Amino acid sequence: MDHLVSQAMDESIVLQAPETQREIFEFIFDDPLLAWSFVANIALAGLTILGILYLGRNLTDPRAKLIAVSVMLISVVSISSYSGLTAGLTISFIEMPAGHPRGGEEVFTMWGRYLTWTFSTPFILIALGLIAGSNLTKILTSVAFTIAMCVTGLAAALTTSSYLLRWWWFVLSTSFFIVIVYIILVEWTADAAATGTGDLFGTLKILTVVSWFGYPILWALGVEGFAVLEVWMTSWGYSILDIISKYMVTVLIMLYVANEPAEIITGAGFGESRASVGATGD
Ligand code: RET
Repeated sequence: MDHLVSQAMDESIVLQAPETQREIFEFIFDDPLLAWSFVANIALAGLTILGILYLGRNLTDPRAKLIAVSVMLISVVSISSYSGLTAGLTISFIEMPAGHPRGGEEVFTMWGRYLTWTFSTPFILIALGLIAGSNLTKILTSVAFTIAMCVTGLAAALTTSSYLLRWWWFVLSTSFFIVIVYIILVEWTADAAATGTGDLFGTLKILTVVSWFGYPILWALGVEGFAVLEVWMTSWGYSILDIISKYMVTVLIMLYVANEPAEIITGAGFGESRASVGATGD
């Protein structure tokens, strides 16, 4: 009896053995459209980093530099994120719970995307908040809520116990998203008008809000939600949204910041951690 039980357990272990990273890597490269959706973004993130270095080469103002560093970190996270996806490191086949359109099946889940958005989206919001001339409270609030949004989005993708709970995470994540949308559309729009950066912020706001809404829509339509879209379609969808929400926004910001306009600079002393530094000549 004991022997039978242990044999059954052995078999189930063998049957449920997760795919190796090598198998996932080969699965990705068997589907050129999927592989390209990753590789193209590695190239774009690399080019964007080089572009920022070039456009930012003459910056002297500490606040302008902070904006440049913030947008650079978006691409630094992105190039790492897409490298992880390409390697198969941050992708798993996850068994969907009963009730899901593909319940019981193992579904290709790019969970690394949700994980790394936790680190990239804060830098998008820091850059936008600084362009709008907003205050620390609003910037930190948006950062905290985007982290909450991404972590709960990750939970939605990784929950295998209950279909209902997957959507519950989705609802939580969406409610955090609404806070961010409010800050951008209401608070920062008013701040930008007062700062004198309303024109640029208006463009950035449209690109950001429209592209960010695309992410939950893709999640819901993709294999993780209602499974209406193929994996490669979802992946290209996210990759295209990333191009708008990260690289286009970055280029617009850098073209503006490169000239150090009066609206965004503060002069030496900004962000000093010692009040006396720079204040005296001795
Ligand atoms: C998820 C699913 C759960 C509900 C919501 C989502 C929103 C995701 C967003 C992601 C934005 C990502 C960006 C990445 C750039 O690096 C997690 C898909 C609301 C808005 C801009």
